[in-house]
Amino acid sequence: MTGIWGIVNVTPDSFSDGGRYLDVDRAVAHGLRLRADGATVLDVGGESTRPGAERVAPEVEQQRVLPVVEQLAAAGVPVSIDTLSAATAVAAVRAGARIVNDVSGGLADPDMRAAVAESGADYVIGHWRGFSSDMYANAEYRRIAREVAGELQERMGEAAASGIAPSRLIVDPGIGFAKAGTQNWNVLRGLDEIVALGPRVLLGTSRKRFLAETLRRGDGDEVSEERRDLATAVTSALAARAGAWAVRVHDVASTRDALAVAQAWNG
Ligand code: PMM
Repeated sequence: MTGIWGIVNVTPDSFSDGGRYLDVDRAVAHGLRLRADGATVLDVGGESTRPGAERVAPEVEQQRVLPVVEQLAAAGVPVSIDTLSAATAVAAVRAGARIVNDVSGGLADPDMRAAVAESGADYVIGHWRGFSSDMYANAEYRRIAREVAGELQERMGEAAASGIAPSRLIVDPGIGFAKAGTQNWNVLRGLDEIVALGPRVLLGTSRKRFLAETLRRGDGDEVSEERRDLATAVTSALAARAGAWAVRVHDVASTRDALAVAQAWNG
């Protein structure tokens, strides 16, 4: 059964739920609700990676996420820390996180791989070509799914060389990261190339801009959160069919229902 990672963004500027969960108690309550809805992992993040977002100092990031990680882990929920910072990853694992989710795959912080190796945590390697401020400058591909798979394989090799056992790796094609519009659909269409790499595959399409672009009926049509969640549930079901090990979503309940339907279809 495909897992569901529930997103707990503890940031004032995340593109979809920004600002709502900055308060620790509310973030924890939100995480526990996602858990009750069926999340298998809660992914806690304190730095927005939305296009154009400003970087956040690791100290500020840790102030935001550590109390939330600690309380969710103490409640018995598997927690992942979504960070580009080795220092934050280490502190979060100490606070109870079991997985480090690094959308840069080790490229953003030169200390990340050694820190993860030492920590014993599982490690999500995302496909990435640069920081949010200028990531679309690097969005040029000839055969995108193959290139993404090739670059993930390089990151896997670097992780192994740093002492992270292959069994601890999870790969993610990084939907929306240095990929614009239809490039994301081309990655999804070629998801088998990512699955063929071997590690577990995590996929994050939730509420992303390429979904809104697909749903938009004309100029000025703002695509609501509800419509993006419905589109996300559909991509979750299709991702499960394409071999994804888990999907990372904001609205766990709709994706849980979509995955139940997909599983019934598969028998
Ligand atoms: N996307 C975002 C943040 N973290 N982590 C992984 N592994 N994969 C993703 O696609 C991903 C991520 C950006 O979305 P958000 O701001 O809604 O969390």
